[in-house]
Amino acid sequence: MNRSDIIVAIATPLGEGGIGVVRISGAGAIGLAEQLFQRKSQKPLQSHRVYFGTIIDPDTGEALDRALLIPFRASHSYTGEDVAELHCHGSPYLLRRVLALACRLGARPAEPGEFTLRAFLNGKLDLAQAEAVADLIRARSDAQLRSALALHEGRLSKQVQQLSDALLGVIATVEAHIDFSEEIGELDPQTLAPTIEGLIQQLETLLQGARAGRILREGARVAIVGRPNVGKSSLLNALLGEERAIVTDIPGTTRDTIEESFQIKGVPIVVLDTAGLRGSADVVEQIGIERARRAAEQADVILFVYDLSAPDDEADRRLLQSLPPETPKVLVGNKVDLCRPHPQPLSHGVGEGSPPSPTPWERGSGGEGVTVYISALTGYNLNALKQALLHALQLQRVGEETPALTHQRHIHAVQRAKEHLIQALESLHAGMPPDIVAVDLRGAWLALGEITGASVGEELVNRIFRDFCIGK
Ligand SMILES: Nc1nc2c(ncn2[C@@H]2O[C@H](COP(=O)(O)OP(=O)(O)OP(=O)(O)O)[C@@H](O)[C@H]2O)c(=O)[nH]1
Ligand SMILES: [Mg+2]
Repeated sequence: MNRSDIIVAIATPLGEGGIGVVRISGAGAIGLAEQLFQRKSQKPLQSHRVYFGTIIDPDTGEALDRALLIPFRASHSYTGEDVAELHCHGSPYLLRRVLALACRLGARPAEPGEFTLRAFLNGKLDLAQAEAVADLIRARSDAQLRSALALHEGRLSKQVQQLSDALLGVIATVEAHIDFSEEIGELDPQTLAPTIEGLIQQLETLLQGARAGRILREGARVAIVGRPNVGKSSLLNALLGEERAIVTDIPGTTRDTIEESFQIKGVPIVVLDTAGLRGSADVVEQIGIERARRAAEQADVILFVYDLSAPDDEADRRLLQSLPPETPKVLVGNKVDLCRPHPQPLSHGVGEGSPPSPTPWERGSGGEGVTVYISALTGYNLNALKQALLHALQLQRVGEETPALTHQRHIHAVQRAKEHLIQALESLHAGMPPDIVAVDLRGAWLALGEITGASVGEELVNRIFRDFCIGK
């Protein structure tokens, strides 16, 4: 596709409206617009001024509309090229006629996102900012609007640029050791490692903010998991404050995963009640168990429920070990109302009281998560559980500020950059030759460059802009 063509598109949605805008961009765009726009004065057009006149078919002299023309001269325009905007009345038929006129005078219809693509190619925006344009147009909530605007203002781009620059400094040092090792000696891990560690830390902070941002936008996914009949559905109902899930004393009551939303102190939570996990011959129950496992894998936090009144330490321990190790967990000892004596405070538990002795597997589970003893039936200690759940989400370090990382594409790039830096650090400590270290440092730099577009292939760029609408 020729990028020096004059392009034209209807920039407003197709449908009747107060006004409709036809946008023309490219060298000669303003001259082209003047051919189909008649105005009283013959003074030359000035950039960023609004002119009133009549749109005419230059071949026949036929008047089509009374309209406004706004010229933007390169490079002070959206695309960085000459741009003319014709603000007509919002008639789809009329706008299509104006579009056809512009094409007859030498413009061609723009592809989706081509105006913004040109802005990117002309250095008016980087890739992340261009993506923010699409976000802004698609935003459906205040939170989305805020993060789109922050991205568009270049908040992420600036951070990425700083990281890339710092990284470039490290790369230069390492490469000097490849080329001039005789003169400057061996690569010293002691001097380089702290810089790389600092960069890894900054990337990690970005990723944490992204996670918190997603949770605040979409809700934290919390899976209630445990053996059959331990009171998972009862807990769901207690958290929601309504009888949502069926509760019976028959093990295997819940077959399908149930998903509901509520809030704890303004944090949106999507809670999933799942089928009790056990070996079952029942086909439907097996599918339910499969879904329960998937819910556990995708969860931000797992509430692992077990029954204090009918303990099966071995089975609970095995089940707990089979859950994703990385996911934070809250161990929920349920049916505390059936335990005597009660309540009795225990140091390692959270909440008002705890039963006499923790189960052996729980005692040994140290890092696996905090334990809360509750009664889903009476509601005892439910607030302590909610508190523990919020704590497990680790949102404390994130303020009200909109996170910089919101796009999946950007998150993946930061993750890859981080992995490369960790690898580079390992190679450095292992005393690998500088060219090996340099490979991963460059990998990290390229990954970061994909965010702003400093290092992207044409194909990725085209893919990103294909998702745009026509006229943007
Ligand atoms: N006493 C007492 N009974 C409870 C408590 N929580 C649940 N139960 C009872 O335990 C039985 C099982 O509860 P459910 O909530 O259906 O258990 P579940 O884990 O969802 O069971 P499945 O769906 O079969 O896996 C029911 O009879 C509940 O009334 C509790 O805190 N105290
Ligand atoms: Mg159930």
